[in-house]
Amino acid sequence: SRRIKNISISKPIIYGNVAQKISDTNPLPEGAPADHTHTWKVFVADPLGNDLSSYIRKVVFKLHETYNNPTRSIEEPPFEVSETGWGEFEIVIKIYFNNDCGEKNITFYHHLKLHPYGPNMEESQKTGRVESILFDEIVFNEPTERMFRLLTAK
Ligand code: SLL
Repeated sequence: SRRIKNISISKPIIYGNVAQKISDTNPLPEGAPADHTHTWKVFVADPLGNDLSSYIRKVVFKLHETYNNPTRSIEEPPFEVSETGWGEFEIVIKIYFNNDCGEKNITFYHHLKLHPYGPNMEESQKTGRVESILFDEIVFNEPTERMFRLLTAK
């Protein structure tokens, strides 16, 4: 499909993780190794809750190789992976756009955060909840006509 000159469209996106320490109110899920200290979820989402699948085909999360099947391919929303663990590591997040739209995939790197430090540390130590979420914008320069339709679909 042809490209539309002199147009660029940007889409807001958030990605990151939330984690919760194992406790009486957040017990270790059945089957999880006994040395795991946290439940966590890594995700890619629209900050306003809109459906990303209008232009995103799949999101691949590459976990640490200590995990079974570390490459998790999520082909429909919600684009997220829930797991348990004990350690922090870098998660590679690859976003694939819809087929035939002329866009290459893009990669984000997210440091999985489990342990409280920084501005919300005290609150976080009380609740056992930690989050690390980033806002970004994906810019599509001179999108194809097809991609333009997907990006502007309501
Ligand atoms: C490191 N930061 O670089 C550490 C790695 C690995 C985390 C942390 C559990 C995996 C499992 C888990 O939390 N791995 O037991 O399945 O060496």
